[in-house]
Amino acid sequence: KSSDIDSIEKYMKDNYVQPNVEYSGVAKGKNVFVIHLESLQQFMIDYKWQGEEVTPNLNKIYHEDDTLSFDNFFNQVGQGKTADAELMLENSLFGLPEGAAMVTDGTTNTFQAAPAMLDQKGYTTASFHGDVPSFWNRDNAYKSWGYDYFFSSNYYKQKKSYNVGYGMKDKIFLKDSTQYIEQLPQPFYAKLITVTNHYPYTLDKKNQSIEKTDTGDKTVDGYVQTAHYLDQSIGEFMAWLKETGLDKNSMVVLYGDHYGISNNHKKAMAKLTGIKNFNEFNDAQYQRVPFMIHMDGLKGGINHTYGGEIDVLPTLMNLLGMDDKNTIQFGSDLLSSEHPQTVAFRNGNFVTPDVTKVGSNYYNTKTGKVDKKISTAEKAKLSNKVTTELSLSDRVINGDLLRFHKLPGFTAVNRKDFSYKKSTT
Ligand code: GP9
Ligand code: MN
Repeated sequence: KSSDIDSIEKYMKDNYVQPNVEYSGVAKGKNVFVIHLESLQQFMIDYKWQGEEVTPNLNKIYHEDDTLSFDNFFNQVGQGKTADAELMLENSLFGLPEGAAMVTDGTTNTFQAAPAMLDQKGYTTASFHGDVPSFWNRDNAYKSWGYDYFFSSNYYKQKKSYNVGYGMKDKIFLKDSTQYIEQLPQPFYAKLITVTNHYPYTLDKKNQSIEKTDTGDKTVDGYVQTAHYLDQSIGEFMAWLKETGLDKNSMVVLYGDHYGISNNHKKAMAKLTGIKNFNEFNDAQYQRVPFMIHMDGLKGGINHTYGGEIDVLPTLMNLLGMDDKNTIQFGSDLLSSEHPQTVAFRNGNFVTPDVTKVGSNYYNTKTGKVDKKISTAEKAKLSNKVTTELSLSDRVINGDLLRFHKLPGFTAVNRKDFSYKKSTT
């Protein structure tokens, strides 16, 4: 019922974080590219294999003066993996404890998502992905989120050799996307979802340009190879942006959606990272994924704030000069000095600059040792904050509560306004 939203609205008010005014509106009116780096973990940044950088193009962006880079940014996905990342990034709502909200609720729920909000500010919005439109129920969820366009596999020329592992090869996908990007009325918001760096990390011979690693773990050793290929595809795309001049009036956001190497491969991770007894604490630390915001003239640098995918939307809204005061969003501006640095994982574990909780163990984040000094009260306080946020977010989704929330200046999305069928003219 409509009063169910009241306690959520109150929680938002009580926990509102004032964004960093220094960055308010610095990207106002710019085109926005959100580039989804499939399964890319932060430790690949600046990583070298056999003396060679695995991700030289991303490293370059990472270290540029006009890139805001984050080195304590975590993925927070659950079973929904990519779908949870998409949900968090564009709604600042957590994925559900089980399943993927894009699938279970994407067709029917009311959302107040980034594409719809931007659309109502005069943006054209489009998502690009080389897979079938129904995967993760994107073709329905994107309507609920207000995407004007969804360019999925049938918009791309298909050839058998264009596919590898999980779908369309990133270089071909990004290159073929440019013909559509060129036609988007500006300003636009374009999300590009790569996929080649997806388990099981297979790549055709002619695209292999770095050796596999030698941990002996077959599911791990191809990872640097596909990561290297993904990186090259980003390099090519950035070069295209420069050629067209689009780099001058666009903000480019890059993020890794979730881990590539799961906690079933601790021995291999020990070899790749040089950490002897790679354990559950290390595994939590290696949930860091890249997050970078690149724009001409942006005051950048490597920011050490702890945060995660839930915080992306409030951060971007501030940069774009959009007021987030009355939104139902569980994250907050990463650039704000008041940003709370407790990063929740979907299972209730969490990381802060001081404490890392895994199961019933509380570790010192700096030393990796079980923290014996932390009081029971402190443990309960941190843990409660995390579970409260997760469960409130679940209530919003399970109860479809955004249909009761009035967001000033925002008109509810009508799914019927959208169709992603390719016209045959
Ligand atoms: C498929 C792709 C992969 O379309 O986005 O999703 P994932 O398996 O990473 O959740
Ligand atoms: Mn994914």
